[in-house]
Amino acid sequence: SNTPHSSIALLGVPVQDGTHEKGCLMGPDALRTAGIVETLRGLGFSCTDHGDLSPVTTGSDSISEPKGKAINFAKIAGWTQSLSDKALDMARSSFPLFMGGDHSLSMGSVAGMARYAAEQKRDLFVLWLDAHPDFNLPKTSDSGNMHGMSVAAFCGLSELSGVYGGPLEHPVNTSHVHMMGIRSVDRQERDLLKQHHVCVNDMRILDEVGVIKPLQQLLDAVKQQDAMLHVSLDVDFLDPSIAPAVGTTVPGGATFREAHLIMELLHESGCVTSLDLVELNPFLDHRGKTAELLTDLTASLFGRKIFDRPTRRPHFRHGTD
Ligand code: Z70
Ligand code: MN
Ligand code: MN
Ligand code: MN
Repeated sequence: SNTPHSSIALLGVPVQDGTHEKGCLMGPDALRTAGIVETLRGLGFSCTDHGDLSPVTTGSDSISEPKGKAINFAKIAGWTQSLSDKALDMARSSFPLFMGGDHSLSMGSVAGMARYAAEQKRDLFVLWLDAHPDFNLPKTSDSGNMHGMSVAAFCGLSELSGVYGGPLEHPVNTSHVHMMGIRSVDRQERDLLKQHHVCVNDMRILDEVGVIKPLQQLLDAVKQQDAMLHVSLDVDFLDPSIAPAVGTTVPGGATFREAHLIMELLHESGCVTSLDLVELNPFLDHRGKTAELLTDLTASLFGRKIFDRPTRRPHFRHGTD
């Protein structure tokens, strides 16, 4: 197998305080219901489900709230600090797979993986598959939703260091963050991305050159530096027609075939060392199809080939929805 680990550790992170839309807390159980554990075992991996994470309660006096808008800041800090520790622990023995939960969970999962990478004296790259860059700060965010600030947080921007209880010891280098599928960017967020040299492959680029070339650039850089690679997959990276179960659908997303191709190329690279599946809102799904798609994409990331894919039950044939 091309995966560095033969054992996968799954963790549910039922956080939804990072978004205004309720329902993401059901994400981990929808993925379990879609058979994610059995699917990975079927591919020959040993798989441990660590259940759902609980946030630590951070005393509000120990949290320095930033100026601007950041809804549920103290709660997100509790999830983030709990998850960063758990991610580091899981990474020492397995490939960690984080099941969200809204995208604020990446503040903890990526920070934990960055700590692990530092232990290994390796660098960490992040592949951010999303309609949004999630690079807002409390002072630039219109919504105040913290799932729109994750990348800025784990890159160590000081306005968000309060979620870690202080300055981040192992921030991710902004030029090591590669984004794909971007098609909804806030005005001031755009300026921040430029200022910090984040590598943004927007939808225009995918339309023109496809997914292979930008992905290969990232994988070449990862291999050249013998770095680690965290993949963060937001459901809204995908087109809403194939993945309706997300609060923030944006038209013109990645197709079924593009998404599977990316996962297959990632598998072949052998570079991926951790994964987030986030923003799945089962309350908005149609007969489990988004949860099943995420499960199938995960299977492709772990080496399942097209000819090995199971035939899924047809969801729309009988006109029941
Ligand atoms: C917007 C904001 C966002 C995910 C929506 C949207 C952010 N830029 N992120 N859905 N995953 O509110 O900051
Ligand atoms: Mn939102
Ligand atoms: Mn996101
Ligand atoms: Mn998004």
